[in-house]
Parts: sequence; C-alpha cells; structure tokens
Amino acid sequence: MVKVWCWRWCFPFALILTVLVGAVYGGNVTYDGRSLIIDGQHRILFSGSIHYPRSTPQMWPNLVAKAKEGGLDIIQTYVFWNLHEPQQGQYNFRGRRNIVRFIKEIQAQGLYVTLRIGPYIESECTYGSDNEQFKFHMQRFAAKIVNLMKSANLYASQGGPIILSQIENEYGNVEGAFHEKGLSYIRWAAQMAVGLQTGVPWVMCKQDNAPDPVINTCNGMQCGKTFKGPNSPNKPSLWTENWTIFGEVPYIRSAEDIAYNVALFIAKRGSYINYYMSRDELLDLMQYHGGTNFDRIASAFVTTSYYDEAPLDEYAEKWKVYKEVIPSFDDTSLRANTLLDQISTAKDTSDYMWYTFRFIGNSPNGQSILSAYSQGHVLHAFVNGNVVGSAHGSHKNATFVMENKLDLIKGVNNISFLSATVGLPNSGAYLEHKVAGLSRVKVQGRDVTNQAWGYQVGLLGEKLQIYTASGSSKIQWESFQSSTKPLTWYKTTFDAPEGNDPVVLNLASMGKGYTWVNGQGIGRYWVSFITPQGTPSQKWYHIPRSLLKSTGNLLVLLEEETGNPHAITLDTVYITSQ
Ligand SMILES: *[C@@H]1O[C@H](CO)[C@@H](O)[C@H](O)[C@H]1NC(C)=O
Ligand SMILES: *[C@@H]1O[C@H](CO)[C@@H](O)[C@H](O)[C@H]1NC(C)=O
Ligand SMILES: *[C@@H]1O[C@H](CO)[C@@H](O)[C@H](O)[C@H]1NC(C)=O
Ligand SMILES: CC(=O)N[C@H]1CO[C@H](CO)[C@@H](O)[C@@H]1O
Repeated sequence: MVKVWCWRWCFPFALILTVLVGAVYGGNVTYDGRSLIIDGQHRILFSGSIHYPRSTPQMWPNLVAKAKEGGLDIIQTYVFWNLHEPQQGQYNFRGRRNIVRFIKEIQAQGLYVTLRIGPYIESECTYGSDNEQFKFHMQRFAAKIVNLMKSANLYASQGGPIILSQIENEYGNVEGAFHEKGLSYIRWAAQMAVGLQTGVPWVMCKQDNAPDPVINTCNGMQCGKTFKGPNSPNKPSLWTENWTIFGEVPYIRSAEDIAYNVALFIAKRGSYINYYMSRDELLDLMQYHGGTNFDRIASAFVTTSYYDEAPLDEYAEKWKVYKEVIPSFDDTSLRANTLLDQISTAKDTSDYMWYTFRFIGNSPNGQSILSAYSQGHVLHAFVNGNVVGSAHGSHKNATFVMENKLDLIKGVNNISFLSATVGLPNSGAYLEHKVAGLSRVKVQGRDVTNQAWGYQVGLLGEKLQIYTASGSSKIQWESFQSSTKPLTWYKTTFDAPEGNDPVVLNLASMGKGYTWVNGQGIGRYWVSFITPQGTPSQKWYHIPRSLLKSTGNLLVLLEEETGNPHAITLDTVYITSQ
C-alpha cells in the first residue's frame, strides 16, 4: 500500500543539502576558478529544474516550497520559445507561460534562478547555424526575454533572483556538423548574449569551447567522471543537468549513485550542481518537479505512486463515443502526385495527417499485400473504412516498414493511412531537414508512391474541438457499446476526488491516444507500447487539481487503437514515509 523508496531516494539529498547556507538576495554575481561569487562570497550551490509550463501557476508556490524544503538554493528553468512566440511576433506570457510570475514566486521564497534562454526550435528558420535569418530571430527573442526580466528587476544585478543565464543548449553535440559555421555561430551567440548586459554571468552547456567570458558547463549523468573541466582556469566547474521514452524502461537512479557522482564532482572542484527532471513525475511533486507535457509540447515521462483506484464510471456519467471520420481521396482538397513529408506539411498544428489514394482493383475480392515505408512515427492503414494494420517506430529508430494482407474489391478501393508523430525531434543537427510520414507505398508489389494522393492535416474531432464544452455539442455522440473500434473518441464527465492529493488518470486499459480535461490537453498517452519488461513506460497521467471543478469535469480521449474505457480509473496519489 505504501511507496517506501521515495524516502530512501530523497533522504541522502536532504543530508547533503542541509549543510548549505540559505540564499542571500540579489547582488554582484561574478566567478573565478573555484566557484560563482555572490556578493564577494564563494558559493557551492545546489539547483533543481522546474519547468514552469509543465505545471500550473496554482502549483508553483508549493513546488518551489518543496524544492526549498529539499535544500535547493536555485531553481533552473528553460525559456520555451515555441510557447511564448507560437506565431512570429505574437507573444504569449499568460497562464502557464507567465514566466515573470514564476520567477517572482521563486524570489518571494528566497531562492535564486538560472534562466536557460533559447533558442528553442522555430519552424521556417534554419536552426542553430551561422545563418542570418536564424540569428536575427534568436537575438530578437533573447533580447525580448532579457528585457522582460530587466523591466521586472529580476536580475541579481538589479536586486532580483536571477544569478545565471544560459544561451544555446548542448550545441557542442551538433557543432561539428556545421563545420566552421558552427564555430562562428557559437562566437556570435556568446557575444550577442554578453551584449545584452544582464549583469550576471552566462553559461553554455556541453560546449567545451564556450567563448570567454561565457562558462562551459557539464550536462550528463556522471559529470564527476566525465567533465573535462572548465576551458579556462578562471572559470568554475558547473553541472547543469541530466527524461523517459515511450517503449523504454523508466530509469530511476539510486540515491547512492547520485550522491557518489555529486561528491566526486565537488571533489574535483565542482561548485554548482543541478538536479534535472526526475523520471518520476509524481515523486517530483515532493522533490523538484518534472511536470506534465501539456498539450502536445513533448515526449514521455513516467509515474509511479501509491494510488486509490476508482473506476471513472462508478460515479461518473457513462461513456459516450464518436467514431472519427476516415477521409477518402474524394474528401481531400490538398493533393500531390507524390508522398509529402508530414513535418513540413502539418507544420506542428496536429500530430495527425491522412494520406489517401484510390486503388483500382481488377479482380473481385483479390487478396493482396500492402507495403508502407514510414519515416515515423506511427501508422494506421484503412482500406474501404476497415483497419488493416498498424505499426510504429521507436525513439532509437523512427523509420519502419508495415506489411499487411488486405482484401481489395473490384473497382475503386479507398486506401487511407493515418500517420501520427509523437512529438517533434528536439536535438541533433539540421533539425529543419527532419521528416516524418510515408515515403513509399506498394500494393501487390506495384509502387504507388507517385500516384495522386489526397491529404488532410488533423482529425475532424480536432478541427471541431469536440474535446471542449462548446465543441462537444457539434457532433452526435453515441452510447458506448461493449466492443471498441480503432480511432474512436470517448467522452465522460466526472467529479473531482475529495481532498488535495494529486489526481491521476490510470489509462492502463487503453492503447495510444490523447487526453483532454475541461478542454485542456493533458497530453499523449501510449500504454500499448510496452517496454522489454512487458509494462508500459507510463500508465498514470497527471491532472492538475487547478484544472478541475468540484463536479462535472469533461474528460475526452481520442483512442487510435482499441481499449476499454470502463477500466480507466481516477486515482489520487500520496506518499508516506514508512
Ligand atoms: C563585484 O565583485 C567583484 C569580485 O567579486 C569585484 O571585483 C567587483 O568590483 C564587484 N562589483 C561591484 C559593482 O560591486
Ligand atoms: C470510396 O470513397 C468514396 C468517396 O468518399 C465513396 O463514395 C465510395 O463509396 C467509397 N468506396 C468504398 C468501397 O468504400
Ligand atoms: C531503422 O529501421 C529500418 C526499417 O525497419 C531499417 O531499414 C533501418 O536499417 C533501421 N535503421 C537503423 C539506423 O537501425
Ligand atoms: C543530458 C544527458 O546527459 N542526458 C542523459 C540522461 O540520462 C540518460 C540515461 O537515462 C542518458 O541516456 C542521457 O544521455
């Protein structure tokens, strides 16, 4: 009934961390070869990552308080360019994106902040290279954020909590691919950042050649062993980080392993340690925070916790269903005589894109083979409205081949593929060249790649926003029957569980899809992709209490495969110390 190991895991931190001095506010931040110097004092600093858009503003005070209780001096966060500027020049700093409010909350509780300012991926621009267009947008955004911070007096030089800023992110991993342009870009990035005059030092992580005065920092699991050290004797040794992949076993480090590496790092003159996001979202609620990738912002993390099982329909309205419409060629307006890349066609507006074509069968009821080559990530094939197969790639290899038997009728057959992406690639060189979706299709050995294809980006249910209260009434929902068909929407309402414990949905009975609560995307789920150990990477999905009303919460699921919604449970999580 009880999850013991959290304490096993958390206590050694508490022991290490209690020796630390509490944060002193504001001031003059510099550094030397030993450490950061804050108002003349050399400091060993412990930091933890909390990414503000992965929780709700209502959760922030408690998360920061827990981090402080855990002994941290600093909260580290990225700045999420794609969330703040989803369309060029249209900024959004509201709700979960209210970074100033987040930093002020940290300030109110007396902790410092490390701000990791972009760049983050922006479509259309060439990413991370010595490219004028990219540099223009990157500088514009970095200046926007720095000025936002300055106008709220949030830098330590202004009496605020921000003691460090980061420019770029792990560019050292991809720099080689850009040859001399990589080097000139990184020089430019350092100069540009320093020119923004924040009054506090800048760092670059995984960037051995970080130009002065920018400090190169270590990212990784074992910086005590692997870090080559700062690239100048005048720079301190800082360790800025070290996520779960669907289909892989969640990785939980032992406290001993973490403590050992931290001690080794400090022994080797390390003076700044950041605990990056834990693999365990719910555990994070009491240590530092991994959070939830709301909407479609990212990939996977995992949950492990004690839980109360309450079947949703025990005290909720019974499930209603809506069968998503499978478009055929005639229903599409976007056409091409070739297979289009999904990433550049869908432009991150949906995970889903339909590829449809007509195949003329010349004999009645001929059995045939359908071969589809996909560049990622997931594919479902439908022939004349019926599913004939599904396949997917993995984080290690997104590409795959799907081969299925199918029955063709004489005359026109409607063949439709639903291709789904599971997040966009977020690392590597030449991100703008990354592709997904179908690359080649054969029917009975005949290559149909250059036939007339019809396309539809997104699902009808997404377009009508049937996961919202107003959108939900635009279609006819039906009563749930016992069997489930692929590509079905499910809807119910539920009351919030009593108390204040975190609420999670247990989706172990489902396959792959997407969840919304009161119109807010809770994110993708994928419990059918099991690890080599035979379990899903994540079956519990967090619903922040602040999204819930006491009664009548709208829950909508889009299920791509089959599943049993009656076995979905609403659980609450608590951690005890035994
Ligand atoms: C900040 O600290 C450095 C050394 O720690 C010192 O050289 C410098 O004068 C200080 N600057 C201000 C404005 O106090
Ligand atoms: C194929 O699609 C067209 C247009 O939607 C439809 O009229 C036709 O009945 C479909 N054919 C089959 C075999 O489902
Ligand atoms: C990825 O999978 C595809 C199809 O299964 C295979 O042809 C290819 O060699 C694989 N690539 C790598 C790098 O393993
Ligand atoms: C940034 C970094 O070092 N990430 C590492 C985090 O840990 C996993 C193992 O779980 C490594 O594979 C990553 O490289």
